[in-house]
Amino acid sequence: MFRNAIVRIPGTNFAEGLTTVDLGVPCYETAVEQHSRYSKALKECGLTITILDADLRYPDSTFVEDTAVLTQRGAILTRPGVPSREGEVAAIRDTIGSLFPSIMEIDAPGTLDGGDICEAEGHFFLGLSHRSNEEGVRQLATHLDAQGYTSAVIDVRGMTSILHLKSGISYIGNNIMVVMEEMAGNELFRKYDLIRVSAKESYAANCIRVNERVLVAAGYPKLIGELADRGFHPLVLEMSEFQKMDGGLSCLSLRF
Ligand code: CIR
Repeated sequence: MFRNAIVRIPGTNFAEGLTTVDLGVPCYETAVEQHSRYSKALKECGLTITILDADLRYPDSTFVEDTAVLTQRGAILTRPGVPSREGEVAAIRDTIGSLFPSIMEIDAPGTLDGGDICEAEGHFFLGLSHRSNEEGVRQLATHLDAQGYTSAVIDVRGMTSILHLKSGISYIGNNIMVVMEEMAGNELFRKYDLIRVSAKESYAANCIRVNERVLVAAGYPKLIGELADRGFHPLVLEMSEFQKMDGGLSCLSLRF
């Protein structure tokens, strides 16, 4: 059960952020509209939202998920794996500090993006990626252990189609893991009931359970249908402009 979320409005220079996909230049106005609809959806799910102003120093800063790992037992600030995003953590520190009594951190030479971390009811999957290095993942595992959680590492460095672990998997509760076909054979997922996402719909594998709803990207009828069939009440959101910048639904908020 989540009660709160933090989001940051995209800046006018949003299109200057990083991307590996070739889907065209995002439209700022449409991105702001989609972002506002996203915040509204979180409110509809019962969350209180802290909306941060756009920060033009960091074109990717609307993807707040990468700056922290928030658990029920505390906040861990990350250390993003690309230099252009490092300052985003200092920019959000006071906000997180005002909401959590104590804060832990990932220190150099560790790097970690929040998009690599997937929580499944007290167990955390930690993605080793081109953003999150072994030292960052090791430090996070230690912090989570200190909070009483367990974790397991998944190496996604060989997977060229995803940026972060959570680009390919989402835990949506009831022991159900949504997982892109390419990762579905991973032994660590054996105990879960898997919803497999075909290569054609793989962008939609990044969906988020928020209380009674599952937020899912528009344009992926098979997954949306399967979620509905399983009684999840999908809340469908247009994400086109964020997809152009390698961002998915989870990246746009920190939920706690
Ligand atoms: C980046 O490359 O860092 C951003 N353009 C996209 C970050 C997406 N974040 C996420 O999946 N958690």
